Amino acid sequence: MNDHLMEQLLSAYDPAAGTIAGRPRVERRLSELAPCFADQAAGREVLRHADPLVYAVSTFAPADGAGDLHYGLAQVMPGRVGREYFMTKGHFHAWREAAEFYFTLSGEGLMLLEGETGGRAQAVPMRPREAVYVPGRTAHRTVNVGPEPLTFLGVYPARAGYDYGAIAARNFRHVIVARDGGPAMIPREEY
Ligand code: PAN
Ligand code: ZN
Repeated sequence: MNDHLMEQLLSAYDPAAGTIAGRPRVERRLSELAPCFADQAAGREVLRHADPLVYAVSTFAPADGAGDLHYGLAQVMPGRVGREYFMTKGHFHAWREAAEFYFTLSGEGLMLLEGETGGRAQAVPMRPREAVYVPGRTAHRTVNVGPEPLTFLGVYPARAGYDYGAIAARNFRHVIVARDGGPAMIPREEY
């Protein structure tokens, strides 16, 4: 094992802050994510007053070999645009076969999964101390449906990469909305 890797075997997570000590953290605000939401007018209305933080991701990428793993610690804030809950951009992995292991630390969420043709979709519950397996060739978007920050780890092959473009071009075909007090998955055109 090389010296660089030997120094990075332990990482310190702060699930309350959504950070990994000493690792880079990226923040995504509504102004950047507005095209993801179904209700564009509601998004513009929020942005007239503020540009809220929707989520942040800290990453840990100790090595880039074919067999290596990277981690992301993400935190999606509570909030909504119209009836749609705050969520991540979502992506396919650039290396389409790459699967991912998600582990929820706190909060209450749904993982929206869609295949490459967008036909079959699924909303998998995310609860503290439960894991969700994201198969390869599946677009994944994380939605905070609760009143607290939703914090989770994602563990993926170092070579998975990100393809945001393929899903941004058509967006997810389904949206997660507040209905009768709880979250529901509906086709986008029914929003
Ligand atoms: C996660 C995601 C994280 C943020 O680490 O990157 O939840 O979502 P977006 O990347 O869609 O903005 C992951 O799935 N990595 O592969
Ligand atoms: Zn991923």
